[in-house]
Amino acid sequence: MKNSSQKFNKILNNIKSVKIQGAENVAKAGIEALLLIPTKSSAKKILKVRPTEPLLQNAIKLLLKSKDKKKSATKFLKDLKKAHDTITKKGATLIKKDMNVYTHCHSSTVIDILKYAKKKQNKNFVVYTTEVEPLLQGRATAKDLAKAKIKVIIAPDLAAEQSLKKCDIFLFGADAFTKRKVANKIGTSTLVKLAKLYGIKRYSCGVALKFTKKIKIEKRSPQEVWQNSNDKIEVINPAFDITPIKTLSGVISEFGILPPKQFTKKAKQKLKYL
Ligand code: RUB
Repeated sequence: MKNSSQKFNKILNNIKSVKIQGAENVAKAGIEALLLIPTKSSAKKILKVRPTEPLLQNAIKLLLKSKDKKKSATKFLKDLKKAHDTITKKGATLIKKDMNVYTHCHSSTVIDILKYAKKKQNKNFVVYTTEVEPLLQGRATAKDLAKAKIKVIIAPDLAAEQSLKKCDIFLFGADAFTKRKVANKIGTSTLVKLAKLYGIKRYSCGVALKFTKKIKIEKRSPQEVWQNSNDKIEVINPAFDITPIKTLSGVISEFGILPPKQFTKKAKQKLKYL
């Protein structure tokens, strides 16, 4: 049986290596880690591994304040599940029979919306995505959707425009929301611009507890892009980008499907109670 410190380090390594990924999964793993070693210094270590994750930050902040951390964690996770399930059902109403849906990266929120539309509402539709370099999280999405018997078509990253223009709707997750911005996997902002150009509806899907005042963009290791690159070449690896929230058709959250401005107003309010 591993001791708490070994288990704690294993969770952090899994987050760091993106074995555990997606804002909600990262937050859940962070909570698990903090319950193993519930100190301020372990909270600091947890927050350092994924700096672009307000859901994780809000969860850790809440637990640090709490006298009964286990009880608070259980409540937080229960509320998170409730919000996630609401998004699943609301989001699925946007999926219509024979639609082409575009998605990007690997968002548990978007995947659950699509699975709900297929399994519970018996809708047939096609999902387009790309591989999503450097860690190929798009392939993970394709595998999850294929397992749920949803037709999925995957292309290399630079074929995104060709696929996107065949679609009726673009659904993507969120790592962070602010009053004016949404952060998500690198490439999202370009895809939103393209979707707007082609008149395709675009929605970010995520719980309001991803709201924050300021977004810090994580820079990941260049090794993920090119393992043994020539040292005369600078390799950069920005993990996320920023999309102006007003360029979206709406945000799908536990508040329903709302215009961006209405969503941010409500999310800001919710955060006050943390
Ligand atoms: C994943 C990503 C997801 C969001 C939302 O990036 O951009 O869209 O995290 O995920 P990474 P979820 O793989 O770098 O974590 O909907 O599961 O919270």
